[in-house]
Amino acid sequence: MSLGFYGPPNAGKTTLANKICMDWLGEEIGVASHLPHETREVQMKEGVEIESDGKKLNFNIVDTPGIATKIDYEDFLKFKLSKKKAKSRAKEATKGVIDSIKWLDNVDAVIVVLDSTQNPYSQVNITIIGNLAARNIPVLIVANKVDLKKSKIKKIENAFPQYPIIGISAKKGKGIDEFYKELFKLVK
Ligand SMILES: Nc1nc2c(ncn2[C@@H]2O[C@H](COP(=O)(O)OP(=O)(O)OP(=O)(O)O)[C@@H](O)[C@H]2O)c(=O)[nH]1
Ligand SMILES: [Mg+2]
Repeated sequence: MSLGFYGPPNAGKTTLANKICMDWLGEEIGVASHLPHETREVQMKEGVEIESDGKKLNFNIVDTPGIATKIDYEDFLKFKLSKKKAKSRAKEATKGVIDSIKWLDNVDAVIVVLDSTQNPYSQVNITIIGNLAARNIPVLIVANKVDLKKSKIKKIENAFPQYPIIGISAKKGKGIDEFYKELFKLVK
């Protein structure tokens, strides 16, 4: 069973995938960073055995590059990247988006990771979730970063009422047990 982590850049996909892989495998999957488009290639950890309520399931954890509708190298200059580095990051990030979408063919269920401090009604979120619905892929939405003051889970619930939504902090580990419970419900 392959479990994909999808969402816009910087939502916390890799942070959550790392938390899960550390919990059950003792290894991380990749690098998380405040710089958007840190993940620019699909990365996977196979054979991650997760236990919840006495039941066990084996997952391949698939962390994907953040999906964006616009990737402009100038946005990376703000993060003090050189022009050359910014341009190559933008190019790789664009490839990464395509890679993420291609990988939809290989995943059995998807965790959509959203930053709960951001407006959920974005073109990217609606496109990702619409694509998953069209493919009949089971979806669990994670409202991440609930440790931040500006976090608004309710707004995500209002935007996507037809999906299970769970508020967590991937960074602080808050809500992770409930997340595992929801994950088992999703794939049963
Ligand atoms: N406060 C807070 N910050 C978080 C949380 N989860 C992730 N972050 C931070 O958000 C930033 C982005 O995290 P990543 O895990 O790299 O995000 P991503 O979705 O993998 O991003 P891309 O690879 O760029 O698509 C990092 O600075 C993380 O430390 C959280 O629960 N709370
Ligand atoms: Mg990432």
